[in-house]
Amino acid sequence: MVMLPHAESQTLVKIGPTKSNKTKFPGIPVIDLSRPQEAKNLIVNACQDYGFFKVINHGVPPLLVSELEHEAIGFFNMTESQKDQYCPPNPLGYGKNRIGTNGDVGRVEYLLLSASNFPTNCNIFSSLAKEYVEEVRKLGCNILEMMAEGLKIEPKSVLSRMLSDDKADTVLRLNHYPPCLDPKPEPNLDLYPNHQIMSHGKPPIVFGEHTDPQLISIARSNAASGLQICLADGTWVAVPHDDSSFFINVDDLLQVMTNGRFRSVKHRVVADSSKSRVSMIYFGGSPLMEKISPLGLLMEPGEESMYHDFTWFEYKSCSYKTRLADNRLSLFHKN
Ligand code: GA4
Repeated sequence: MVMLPHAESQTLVKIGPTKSNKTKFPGIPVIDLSRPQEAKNLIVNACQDYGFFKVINHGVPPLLVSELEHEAIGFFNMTESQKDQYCPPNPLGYGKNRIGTNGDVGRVEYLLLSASNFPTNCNIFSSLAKEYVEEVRKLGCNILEMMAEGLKIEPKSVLSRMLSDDKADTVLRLNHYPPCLDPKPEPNLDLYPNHQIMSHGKPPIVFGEHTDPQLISIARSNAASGLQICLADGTWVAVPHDDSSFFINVDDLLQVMTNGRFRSVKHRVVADSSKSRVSMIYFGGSPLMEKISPLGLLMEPGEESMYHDFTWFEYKSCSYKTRLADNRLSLFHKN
């Protein structure tokens, strides 16, 4: 049963031992998009330091967000046999407990939809999801334009043009994580063979650590906790939930296009002990045939690309053959 959110405290929890040689984490950067002059530099700093930030005053209509969330909850509340009528995720469709096709598991059910091809047997999603994707795509373009301005590269559409292109490869993911009423790890190790998932005394990991292969991911969730990001020193920090904001991830392609200046952020989801988590994530990929390489204008004299050139199609095809936690960028790293 998908439950509706309750209010929860906004405290930031640092996970794992605090060692004195580790830098103090000041909290998730919050960027106010209604102040573009400040925002562009803050976005660049956040992408370099964490590959992750939160945006407020983002311009996506709250009603559209809550309507799509409502439809998502309605979908996940259907019976198992109704949901099983949707095609299994190959790679798009309805999936449960298995992530990708290479043996990864999670305690999650989800719908993966392509923006250019919403399922016709599900008319609730056909118009609402399209509208949502269009609004979030605009937000993504706005952020990528501010990013280009912050990086002082021209034209300012140098990154955003990939999301606004008609052939942009966009995926919308709707996730439902049931609450974990017993915060102690479950004894059933079959579903969670990776011992990391079942480490004692900690809430179980319900979607394992990974980076997103695309350019940028834009996530929104209800008021349930669970998302964690990994800092450069390897510390995991919990991201306090905020259902009125969007959370932005730097993805693999953006790390390549900035020749490693921006970090593709490793993230994961742990179970919330009290309520269902429903998240809606827009994954912004470029057109499939786009050649991905570092932006020339960002390179210092004599600087060489850290990566072999590839198209998004090549990178995506390779990514779908990997396991969730694999370092996909290392496959294209020179040396
Ligand atoms: C991670 C980002 C998106 O959720 C996703 C995921 C995809 C899937 O769930 O099918 C992948 C994962 C993601 C990267 C490696 C492969 C493919 C699962 C997996 C093990 C939809 C995507 O584009 O890549």
